[in-house]
Amino acid sequence: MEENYRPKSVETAAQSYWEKNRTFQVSEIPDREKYYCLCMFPYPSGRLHMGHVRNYTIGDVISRYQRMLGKNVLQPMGWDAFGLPAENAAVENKVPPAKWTFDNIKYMRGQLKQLGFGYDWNREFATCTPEYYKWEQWLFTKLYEKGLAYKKNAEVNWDPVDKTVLANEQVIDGRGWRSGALVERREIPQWFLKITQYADELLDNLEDMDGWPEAVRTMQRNWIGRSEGLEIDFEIQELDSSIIRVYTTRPDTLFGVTFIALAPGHPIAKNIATHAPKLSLFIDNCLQGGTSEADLETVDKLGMDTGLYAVNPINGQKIPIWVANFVLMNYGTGAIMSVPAHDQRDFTFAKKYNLPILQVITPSDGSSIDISERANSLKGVLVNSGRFDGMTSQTAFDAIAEQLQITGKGQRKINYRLRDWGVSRQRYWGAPVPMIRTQNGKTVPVSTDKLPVILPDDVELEGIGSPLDSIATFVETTDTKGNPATRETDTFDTFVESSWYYARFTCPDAEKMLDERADYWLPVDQYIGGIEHAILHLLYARFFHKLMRDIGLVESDEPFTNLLTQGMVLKDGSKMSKSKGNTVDPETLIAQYGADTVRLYIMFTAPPDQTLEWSDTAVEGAFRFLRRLWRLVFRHRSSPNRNSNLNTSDLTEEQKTVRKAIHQTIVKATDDIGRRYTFNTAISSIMELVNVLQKFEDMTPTGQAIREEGIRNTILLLSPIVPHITHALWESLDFKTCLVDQAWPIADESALSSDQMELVIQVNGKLRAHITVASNAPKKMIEMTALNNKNVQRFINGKKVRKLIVVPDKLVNIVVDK
Ligand code: ANZ
Repeated sequence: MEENYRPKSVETAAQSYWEKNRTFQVSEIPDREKYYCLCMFPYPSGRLHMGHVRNYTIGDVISRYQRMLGKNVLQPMGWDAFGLPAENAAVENKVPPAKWTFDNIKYMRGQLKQLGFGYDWNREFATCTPEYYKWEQWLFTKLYEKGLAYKKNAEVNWDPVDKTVLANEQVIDGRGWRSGALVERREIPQWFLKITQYADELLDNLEDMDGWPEAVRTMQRNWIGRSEGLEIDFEIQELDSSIIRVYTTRPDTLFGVTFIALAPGHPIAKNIATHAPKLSLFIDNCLQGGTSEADLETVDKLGMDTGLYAVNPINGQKIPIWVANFVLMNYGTGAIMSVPAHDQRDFTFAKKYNLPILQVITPSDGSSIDISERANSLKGVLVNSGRFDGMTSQTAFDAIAEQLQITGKGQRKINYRLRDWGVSRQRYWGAPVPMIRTQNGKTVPVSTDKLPVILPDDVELEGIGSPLDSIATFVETTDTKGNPATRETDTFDTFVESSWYYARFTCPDAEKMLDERADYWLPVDQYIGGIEHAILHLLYARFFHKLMRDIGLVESDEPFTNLLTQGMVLKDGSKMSKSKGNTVDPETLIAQYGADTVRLYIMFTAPPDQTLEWSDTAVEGAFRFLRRLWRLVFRHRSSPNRNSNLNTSDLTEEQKTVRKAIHQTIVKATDDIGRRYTFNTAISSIMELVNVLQKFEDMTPTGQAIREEGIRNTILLLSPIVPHITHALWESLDFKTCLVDQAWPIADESALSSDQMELVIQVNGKLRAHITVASNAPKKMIEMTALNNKNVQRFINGKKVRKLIVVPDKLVNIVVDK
């Protein structure tokens, strides 16, 4: 052992030991408890950033801890390798996306290895390889056959200069992010997956998912957005037999409707516009700009009167029909009944365009409300509502629903905010949608034996349109009968790949999508990643899990039992990002201090779910601690009596205090790491223990043995966090065994209190053993110690324990079946 701590050589040695011994390669062991720990896999952008390092360190600490508990731990790693940045880089640097991606993977794999994460590298894959995406193409064709994948027209953001479809985040202030051109909305045919068919199950299962943060479950509930309401038909007075169907969750406010509002894309609005040039212009204007709901929430509320009137089916009243930009075409029916008194958006609109505001709900406690400044959306009791006056909102909901049902003007309807998932992208760098168009214009799936549909990878990207359209060898194909056909040139949204990679890691070489190994490892016991994936990625993965279940590939209903969303890494109060120029490069830090310092610093600075504010001095502090630990072990190694038997019956006060500190630290670190996930407090108690051991200068044989006990436990407790230095220190103490195969330490309860008591143990009234426990040991502890005693076990002999009586300070009587 060297006298000084040199992270570089220590880390290289530990890493090559793990690699040589295939320490982290795992296979299915049916009777061993499994533990699958997964961190969200990275996009191979080029370099790891601190967010990655934090995510993966947390996952590695949990994995290594679980391994020490004796579990069969799977921790895989791979690459979410399709996506837009590769295309952009290709245009800018004239490198094919595939080359750019694989170069980045190579570099980042090296970075991950430097950090010493215990991955089973045998399972690594990149999602951009045909071996992987073949199976999602296969699944897609199955879903198509089941009617769960379909094509329909949908609006996209169209950049007229780059001639490309833009994702919502690529539209900045209504303009294409690269071209700066005003974005248009276009309707084009696109592929969808019917996630709405699973809406109820996706919602209901959230109830039982108590291993997920409540905040994430709430976000998912809101996103699915189940609502119960009524569809109500309003006749258009001037146009015989035409009706406008609206969706409302508040039929109790039906008497307060003062206008109808149509979405600009609503067929009736478009129809009226054919004879009304001003309206037509207005609609065109509305259809520019982003399509997302967030865009619509923030735009100014604009509208135009159509000049036509609708008839309120409950009281025959005539109300004007408007077109309004805040009504979404793709929610409900694309038309609403507006109740300005009780809905804020309607209120703002009514004020702006001077439309009437009529109160029809009053608080049930008899108080009054003021609707001069803003709407009041609370439920209450009906007023100004004819024969429904005096009913509560709830009663009126049912009564009005019933009346409209009888007259055929309305019916109950459950709506979801959740839309079917549009998986088509008009892009190059993605998995090809496995569909073809036959000569006679039919769209059919590529047959299974022709899969995968391989993405050509030797293309030049110009940045205009998708190159796939112009690659004849890709587009031209044949159908099953050998007739000419053309290929779909859309590729999948990259969320498709990330929706099932967790499952593929269980059997990365399977000759089908998943094999029986999936059910050994799944569900993932601990999933860790950023909160930014709370909705889409996690919802899509849950959906895919159910799809795979229903096709017979997995048995479980949900993919991730426990979810941890790690906090952001901040510097100077804001998120580390390239654009802000406040990043800290992990590689520089590793070069300066070693991976263990980085890992320790990250885990010590904040609990995993909270933000971590970067501090260079604290990094330095972490390094100094490791150096101190090294020195402590170095000095102790040559003690001649360190491995002598420790007789705890005759200790000095100081020796008792030190032992107490050792075992208290074990108890605390176990609870902090295993249950609370507050690694920072675990580390600070271990640091305190190291202080105690440093100050303990007792050189008697017993003193040396106690120091040995303390150091050994310190190494074990720190090993998931700083695996390299602990590997070296363990080795330096001449252990024949390797640290990664050690069990997590268990505290010696008798050391926890300096005062001890001796108890007599009886089994069925006969004295069978003596035990020593801390005098303040809780009853549960005494019972456990008694039951675990070897001699006692012999007399229990596997029989059922009927009764356990603890007489404080005296005895424990165990009664078992005769
Ligand atoms: C009348 C009313 C009165 C409404 C009232 C609310 C309060 P959730 O819960 O999200 O389903 N709405 C319906 N379709 C819409 C669309 N395409 N674009 C914009 N808004 C739409 O919300 C349903 C409510 O959102 C509906 O109930 C409707 O307004 C509005 F005091 O109808 B309500």
